[in-house]
Amino acid sequence: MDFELSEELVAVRDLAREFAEKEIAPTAAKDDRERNFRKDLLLKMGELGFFGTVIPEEYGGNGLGFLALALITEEVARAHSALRVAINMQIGPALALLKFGDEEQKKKWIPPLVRGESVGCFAITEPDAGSDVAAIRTTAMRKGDNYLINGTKLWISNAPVADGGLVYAYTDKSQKHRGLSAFYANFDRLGITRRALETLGAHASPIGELTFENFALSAENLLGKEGDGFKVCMWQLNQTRLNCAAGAVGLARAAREAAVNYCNQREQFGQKIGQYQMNQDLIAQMIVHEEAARLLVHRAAWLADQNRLNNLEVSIAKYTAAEAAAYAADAALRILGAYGYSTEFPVERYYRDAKSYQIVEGSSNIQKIIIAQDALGYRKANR
Ligand code: GRA
Repeated sequence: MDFELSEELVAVRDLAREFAEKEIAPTAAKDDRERNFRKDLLLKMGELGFFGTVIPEEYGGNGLGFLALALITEEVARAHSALRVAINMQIGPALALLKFGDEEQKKKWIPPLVRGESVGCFAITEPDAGSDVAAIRTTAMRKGDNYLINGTKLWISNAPVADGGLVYAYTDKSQKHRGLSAFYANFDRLGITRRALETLGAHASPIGELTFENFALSAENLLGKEGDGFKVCMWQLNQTRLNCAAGAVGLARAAREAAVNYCNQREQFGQKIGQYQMNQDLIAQMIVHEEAARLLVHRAAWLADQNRLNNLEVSIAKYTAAEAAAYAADAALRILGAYGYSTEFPVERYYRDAKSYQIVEGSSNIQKIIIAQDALGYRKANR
């Protein structure tokens, strides 16, 4: 067993850290406040190869792997958590296309996603289908050579700005989850309306509703076969879930760093507040949760790089990392007191952004269900 990162991975991490500190962090507060979607940063990240680590060279990637992606995402999220969402919106569709698409689909749609030119998204969730993916109501009705998509997707990251993305819809509702199909489509055609929505955090990551009314797609938009949608969705979620966990580690780290700095500066009752054991308790717990989460993320990413199943390990990592981020943001706020509560300092942003990790990409409760049911022998996680 070797816990040392290779020279190549250290270089990738350092490049991402430098980029995040120079290009993302300085405007993070402003981008959050003004709800700026930074297409310019997306393009720069694309140019640096951030979205291409899990994509082979023939489709515009660099093949550096999942661990490289996790390292990059941690650095990006440390600077601004909302921007790590943008990474998932590019790699989610690109990976699903890579795994389930035919040659033509891969050649056509993966490279623009990897370059950050085509803004991606994945449209799974609906008003009545969040954790329960099979409860989706959107349909894809066959009409001649076409599919007509009808339905509403809710809480879709990038909905207001996406150029295209994955759309999950039922081609045969009577087959239950086996009747779900996955499509990739550009949104530059009639039949789609968008509505932006407001959320507690991640303000620089636009989110909203997508309504499809007779949105016409053809067989060239179908990923795999009709009925493969649930499988595509679960597979895709396993990849983006892992990277979401990497982002949570970055946010936990940002909150911990802010808390440690403050403890070493602030004096009350004649000494630095780091001298107080109640603050030391918070710092120690932040470190323990963050380090555990990082190691679990790296293990799950390493498994992916070995082409091994890792759904269970991803769920363990995602749960631990989401809770670590929420813990760290809460602890940092307690330590910084009024400065933490103030919108003039970043900790309140960490606090708002941290909550998202317990909800998105499979809530903390869903991860616990996957982990416990695997242990109890009810449902194998790695399949
Ligand atoms: O035997 P079968 O042919 O019927 O297949 C079953 C099973 O083998 C079928 O699906 C298959 N399957 C899988 N196949 C491959 C299930 N899981 C997998 C897998 N991982 N890989 C049905 O299986 P089931 O166990 O009966 O399914 P279920 O009970 O309906 O669902 C399971 C579960 C709860 C885990 C699933 O629905 C789930 O993961 N729900 C959470 C949904 C979720 O994560 N949503 C995220 C929305 S997108 C988002 O949050 C964007 C945020 C962006 C960002 O910030 O990054």
